[in-house]
Amino acid sequence: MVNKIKLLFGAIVTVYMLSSGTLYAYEEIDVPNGGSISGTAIFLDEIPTRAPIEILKDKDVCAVKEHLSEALIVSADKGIKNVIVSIMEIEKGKKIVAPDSNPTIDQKGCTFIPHVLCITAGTTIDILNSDSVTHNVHTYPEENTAVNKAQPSSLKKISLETEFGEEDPMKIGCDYHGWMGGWIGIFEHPYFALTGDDGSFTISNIPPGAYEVKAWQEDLGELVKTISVKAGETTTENFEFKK
Ligand SMILES: [Cu+2]
Repeated sequence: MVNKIKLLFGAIVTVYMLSSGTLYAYEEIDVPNGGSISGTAIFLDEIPTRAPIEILKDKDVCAVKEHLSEALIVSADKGIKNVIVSIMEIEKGKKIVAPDSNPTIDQKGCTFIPHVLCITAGTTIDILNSDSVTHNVHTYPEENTAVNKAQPSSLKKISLETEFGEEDPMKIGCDYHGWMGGWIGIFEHPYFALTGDDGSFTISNIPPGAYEVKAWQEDLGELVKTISVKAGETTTENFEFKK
């Protein structure tokens, strides 16, 4: 019974922390001899074919190039692109380095480029419109303020402010072109990585210890692993996804 109460209390505190977006605080410290986590997001099933998307609106601009689904992109070696790998709620570690310039998401050919972006909370994203048609920037956050704003071609930039980390990546869409979609991972700490074309990732300069590490993919969901990091060493762990 006592354990049940503890569990319940723990769950309430966790939910409160996640919903308030303020109690979780990351502390920047010197990490003189950190370790790394490296690996690959691997697809265990047959390599899927990327389905073509039918373009029914603004064809003269949007249908110039063929659109293929970006929901699940798997390489010939079965590496999965655009998987967000992050250490969950790490309390302290390396300093957060602000980017030299705001990261961008460009609406070009009626596609969000890049399809997935990861940032630390507080970073401003410049949403661009390189097209000669009107798009609509529509975000679906849990913690941050939602944005729903038309972006005609004359409005080349909308600044998307972020304040809080998000437990799950925030979706961004365009209401004019239903096929347009992207994801933004927003973290309170700098321990995250986005897999490249080959599915590989590295998270470096981590204080030694055991961590819960989450790999998230928009179509396949998430996997969580406990991974031990040793000083000055690289721990290799793959995340194996199935449909
Ligand atoms: Cu659009």
